[in-house]
Amino acid sequence: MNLDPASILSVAASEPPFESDAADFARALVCGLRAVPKRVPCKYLYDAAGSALFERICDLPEYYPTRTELGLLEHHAGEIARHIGDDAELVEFGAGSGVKVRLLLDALARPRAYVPIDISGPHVRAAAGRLAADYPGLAVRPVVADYTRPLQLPAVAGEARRRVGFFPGSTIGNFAPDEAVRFLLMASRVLKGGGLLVGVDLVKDPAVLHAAYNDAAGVTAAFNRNVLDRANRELDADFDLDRFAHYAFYHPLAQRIEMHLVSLDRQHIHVAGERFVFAAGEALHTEDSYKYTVDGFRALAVRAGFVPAAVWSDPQQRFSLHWLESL
Ligand code: AVJ
Repeated sequence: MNLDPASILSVAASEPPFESDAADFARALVCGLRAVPKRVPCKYLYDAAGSALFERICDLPEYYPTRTELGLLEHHAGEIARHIGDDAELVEFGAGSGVKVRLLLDALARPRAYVPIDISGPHVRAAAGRLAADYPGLAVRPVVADYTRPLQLPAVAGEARRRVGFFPGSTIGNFAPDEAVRFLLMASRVLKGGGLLVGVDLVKDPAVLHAAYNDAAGVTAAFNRNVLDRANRELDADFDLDRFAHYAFYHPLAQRIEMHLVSLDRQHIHVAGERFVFAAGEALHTEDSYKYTVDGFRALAVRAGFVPAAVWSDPQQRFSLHWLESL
């Protein structure tokens, strides 16, 4: 296995604030609870428990994005591989389970290197280890970094002809459009001479969107409430999970799902030694998930200097995969 610990780059480790530990969560939550309306950055939904719940969401009958994107990757792998080209270095923004990137690697001719970037060291090292074991010819070089911040990457692998980014899952939908442009500007800079393959959820019948974020089994509700449970575990908070309702809805003009936790009664909460009051009906905003039209997303990519070169979507127009070139 060609996973040399010395090659694991910790780009932002010395640079405060590296937002992954309890101190950063405490700071962000306290700041968000003082704000009006109350909010918490959605990245704190994804601790080990939250990530496990999200994996279960991906298998729900109502949650179409994961299986639709997998279908697109499977169905168009050959054509996607022709756009990416031979001897590419693949950079993944966020270390996934590996299922999606394997579809890509299997279709590519001589992929030379795989660079997963993730804020969680254990996560990215686990993903890298699994891949390195199964792809002997591939140089696997995990990077521990927050890709929402200015990013430095190791030099492109010697044998690689170009660097190509992979950002699946419509994770880009968690950014507000202006933040998405900022992310894409960073990406187009680090991917010059190559391109970006990005998965984007599409605007559609609000009833379909509503069901995807309000599943019958209540897994999304548990995923949402987990951020309170995490605060109880890590920050000595005293949220009573039964007194917060999962509330997710589609805002058609803003083209986004908003996810909230709504206080069922008037209550006082303590977090990291500070007291907060929730009025009955007051919300804590936990996540946005923006949806795009195909043309709307291409226009966003153009603002960031990309050249939209190809797009694939399913017959029902639920999800899209965009190939963007960075010249
Ligand atoms: C991981 C951001 C793509 O927005 O659909 C799923 C997260 N939240 N159900 C999404 C999520 C509630 C998911 N992303």
